[in-house]
Amino acid sequence: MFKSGKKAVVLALAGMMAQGSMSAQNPVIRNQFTADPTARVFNNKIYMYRSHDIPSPIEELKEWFCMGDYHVFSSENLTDWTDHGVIVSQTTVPWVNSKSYTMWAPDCVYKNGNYYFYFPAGPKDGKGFRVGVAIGQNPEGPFMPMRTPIEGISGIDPCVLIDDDGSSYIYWSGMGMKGAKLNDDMVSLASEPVNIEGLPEGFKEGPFVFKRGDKYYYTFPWVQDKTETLAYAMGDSPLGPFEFKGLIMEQWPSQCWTNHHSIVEYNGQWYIFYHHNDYSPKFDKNRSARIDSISFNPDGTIVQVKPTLRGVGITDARTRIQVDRYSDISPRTASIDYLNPDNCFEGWKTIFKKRGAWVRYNTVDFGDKPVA
Ligand code: FUB
Repeated sequence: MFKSGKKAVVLALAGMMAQGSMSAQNPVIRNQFTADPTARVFNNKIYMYRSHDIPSPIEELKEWFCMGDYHVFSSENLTDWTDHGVIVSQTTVPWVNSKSYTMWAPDCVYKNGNYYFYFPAGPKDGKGFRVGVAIGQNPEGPFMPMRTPIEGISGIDPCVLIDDDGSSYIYWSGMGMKGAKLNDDMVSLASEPVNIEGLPEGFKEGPFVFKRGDKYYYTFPWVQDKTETLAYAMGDSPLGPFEFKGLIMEQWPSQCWTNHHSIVEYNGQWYIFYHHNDYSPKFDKNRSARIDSISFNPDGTIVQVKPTLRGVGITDARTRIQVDRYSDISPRTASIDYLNPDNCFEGWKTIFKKRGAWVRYNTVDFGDKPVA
């Protein structure tokens, strides 16, 4: 039943119910909601900046997004994450409405000795969203928020690209998908915002732009049908034009209206960070970050990603394996369910309904010695 050799596959066959445990993998943070994950590599570690969904303490937002602060997380193996705590809060940014709970999708980049944390929020004066910056000397903070938002940007979901020549660009969504060059100070625009050309019709938000080789990838959540897919376009310069290339990830088969992602290379492998409402099946505004591997075709186009519960990372085959985070499952004869539907954070159980039902769990390390 078990194969030996490194990074192989475990196949669990059973006629019983297996208890879940609290270890790996998707979603990656298992004690709080973690939406809109932006992953960045700093000092050989991977950092995840994300927005912080909470069940709303105020009546107006009971059925909507509710986010009052940001935490940052770091990891060296994509499996074990350290929560560095709150880095920016709605109560400590001078221009933000401190009761609005509007701290939506953020980003963070490093330039000239500083870490620049970009975030959208509802301002004290005026409606809609503005984008602000908080500056720190370490990726985990502390970050000092600027007194005012960036002049010239109204909208959400900022993303910053630093090009190979050191020029920086900021992208956001607000009355269309926009982009502009940043000044060297990283907190003011060096050019008038432009509309990003070459994208398909339909609702779009959450731009994430990265460069691979000499190609610029403009990636974004896009409603092609009912809910958000993840899609992309490619181009030869940072502000376009871009050519639409298709989907990175399909819309969710189960109900979660949003998806929001980032794409990063770490130790020679590319990963996509995204989110799903794993711990909140009945309310899709409480989401959790996931990670899967992503790869490219020889012509630079992206191989579409099938989201998994298994996620990433190598599991030691001699430890307990959490098969409810499977790579594949026998259709109809096995399923997973919450251990406690009243508190989904307690985890999952695997239900094998018939003899011969199976769960496949990829990427395990059996070590160098033969195993039984
Ligand atoms: O998290 C709030 C909003 O939902 C984000 O800003 C959007 O991209 C969507 O994920």
